[in-house]
Amino acid sequence: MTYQNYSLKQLQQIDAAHHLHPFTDHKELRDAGSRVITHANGPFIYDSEGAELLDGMAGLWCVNIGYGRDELAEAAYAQMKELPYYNSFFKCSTPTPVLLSKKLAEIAPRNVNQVFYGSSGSEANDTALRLVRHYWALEGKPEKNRVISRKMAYHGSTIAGTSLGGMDAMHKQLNGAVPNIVHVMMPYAYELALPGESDHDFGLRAAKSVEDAIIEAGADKVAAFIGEPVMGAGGVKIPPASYWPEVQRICRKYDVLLMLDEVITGYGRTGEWFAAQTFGIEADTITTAKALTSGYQPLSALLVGDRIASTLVEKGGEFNHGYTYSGHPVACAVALKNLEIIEREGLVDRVRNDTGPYFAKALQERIAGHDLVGEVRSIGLMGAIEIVKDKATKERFLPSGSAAVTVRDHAIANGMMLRATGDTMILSPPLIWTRDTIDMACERIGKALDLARADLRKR
Ligand code: PXG
Repeated sequence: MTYQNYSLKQLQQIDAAHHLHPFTDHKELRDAGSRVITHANGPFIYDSEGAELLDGMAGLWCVNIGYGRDELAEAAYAQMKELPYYNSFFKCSTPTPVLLSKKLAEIAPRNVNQVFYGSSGSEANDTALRLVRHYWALEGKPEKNRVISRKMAYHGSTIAGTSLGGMDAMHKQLNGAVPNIVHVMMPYAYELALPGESDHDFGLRAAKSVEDAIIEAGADKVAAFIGEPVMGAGGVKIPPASYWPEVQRICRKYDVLLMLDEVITGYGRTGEWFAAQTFGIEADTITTAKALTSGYQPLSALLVGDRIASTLVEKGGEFNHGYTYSGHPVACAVALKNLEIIEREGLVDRVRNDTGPYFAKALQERIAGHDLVGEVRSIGLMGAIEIVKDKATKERFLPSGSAAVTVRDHAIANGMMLRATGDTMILSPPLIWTRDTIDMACERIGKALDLARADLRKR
């Protein structure tokens, strides 16, 4: 590639002239110019001006084994030379998706043994929605087609993903969502728990909203409930321990399928291969993508539970759904190598036993006390920092979301890539972070908070 022949200014001008970005105000982008990331290594990313940033977001919740892994490049190269592409339609297969499916069945919860591939989490959720509705139709209940989701959920950006998701701003631009999807409250105790309500009771109350929605529609009309085990893009909202077992109990009681969206939580993020295992629940579909390849190739895997799979096989006939790149041989080769590395380096155990608990303690001891911080929370290597004007009343700075952006900008200027969503700072670093990396992150975040406080108090 010859981008080195271009100055930053030129790249920014061409970017503005020709490249429409995801979730971006293009006028703002033109005025500010994009930050151009040119290379990366281990836990660090580098921009075109040579600035080194500790990547607190693992790219976008995906680069779990960190950057600069030659083994993944070599796996892709070898596969491209041998067989860059062949489809898996028309009773054909290629070896790498076959072997990857076997591996995924091994690491997935016990009731999950089949995999359907796509290239993104959004595609996988589209597949999941089709599959659960198709399942009920095959079972002779086509009217059991409603899906219950949650406000602030993020399930991708296709029409199905947006419809399943609960982001108001996205729905506003949709002008016609997929019908029969309803959204109930999210399990976000920091803002939604009643005064004096324990976490446990709040978790049960949030789960009860699922039951209420089932009763309102009638159980014979409800196909499934979908949720991210920990809401990611919505602000790392970690439900109380009481929530998921109760949601599972409710789903079973009314014979409603349980769909977990583990696009962010899958592949070690919470200290188990899947958050279903962390929360001790079983699901009928588990959507995964992102860290399946650590982001080195676009690939999603919808993990399908035995209940749906056996109906599909026994009663289904042809399932009229699939993508050109379903089971892409190169992406699957990279995924296999990625999972091998995660296993070889013991990254999942390390998150569960060492870095996860250390990360939680570091956030509590070094960040939570700051007077801009209303709450810190984390699970595995996934964390959130709530930015507030007043710790006691939880009052936020106005305009909404602006304070977190101020913190983020100072963090970036101090070598720390963080994401701000609403008034929440988010961390979802590569699983290769060590205690030292966590220390470095806390120091940089602490500094950013101090600088932001000075700015915000001036306003
Ligand atoms: N489900 C979940 C839970 C996700 O987090 C998707 C589905 C869609 O995946 P694809 O591969 O189609 O993007 C996601 C994606 C953010 C952000 O701002 C989060 C995602 C994507 C883009 C931005 O935090 N998550």
